[in-house]
Amino acid sequence: MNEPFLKIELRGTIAIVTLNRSQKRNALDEQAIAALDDFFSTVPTSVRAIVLAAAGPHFCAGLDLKEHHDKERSAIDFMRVCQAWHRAFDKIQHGGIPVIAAMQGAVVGGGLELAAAAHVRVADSTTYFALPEGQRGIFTGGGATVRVARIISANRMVEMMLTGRVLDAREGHRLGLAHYLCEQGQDVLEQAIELAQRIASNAALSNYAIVSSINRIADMSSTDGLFAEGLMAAVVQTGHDVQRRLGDFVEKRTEKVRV
Ligand code: 1HE
Repeated sequence: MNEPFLKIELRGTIAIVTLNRSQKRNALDEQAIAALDDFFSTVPTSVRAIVLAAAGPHFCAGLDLKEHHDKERSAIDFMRVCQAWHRAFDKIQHGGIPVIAAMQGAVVGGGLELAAAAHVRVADSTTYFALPEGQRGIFTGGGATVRVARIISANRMVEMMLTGRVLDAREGHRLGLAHYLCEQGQDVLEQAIELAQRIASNAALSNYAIVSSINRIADMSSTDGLFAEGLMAAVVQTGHDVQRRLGDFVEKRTEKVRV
């Protein structure tokens, strides 16, 4: 029997979810997308942050090109595949739990679409980014036109796809594809776990609001956005630990915000 595509480890309030098909560079076939959808639909309630990592030297080589080649999918078949990717990646982005991607090596095609659904992205120095769909005769179908274009701009994404440009870790970091770039010798997974722990110590309702409302509000008119923000703020401040957290500041029991 094949090993499951996702390896899941619970460490206190953190879940570490590892893409586990390194022999195929974590290429995403239909089963892999179903496994991601399944995990992100049923995250245990104790989990406050999720680290999305990948086994082997590469984060993810994108769409499983062999499966796509062998299946000779019709337009409708592939539309359905893309919709399955959209559903799964939407659950990552809008599931209400912060997701931190730990990236190394190739983050390409659908691999970049997957990483772009995470809220915080950490890269090591081997990481590189590309959208080689044009070279394969296909197009992005896992959300890049929405998520990657918003990170690097539609203008840059067009150029990147037309020329097949590969962005190294430093350039990807400069453009926002990675929020953090590990120093040489620093472990990307350890850094992602550290960030996950820091994030998990925020109020859970605040984190819920951050990851589920900001991207949605960006799609709204200003009037609707301000209304949604007010509603969200009103709900968040009813959290059970809000008084304690505010009291900690008022009574000078907590650290100040300093650089
Ligand atoms: C794969 C895939 C894959 C590797 N589908 N099997 N994505 C791409 O165009 C990227 C294609 N992959 C590569 O450019 C390279 O494989 C890598 C740079 C990622 C890694 O290179 P390397 O030298 O470490 O490994 P390798 O020898 O190329 O690959 C190891 C095995 O993984 C090999 O299989 P094997 O049976 O010969 O051992 C490869 O065939 C296999 N493999 N990548 C299937 N992608 C919803 S639309 C999304 C559209 C896209 O994602 S387009 C981008 C597709």
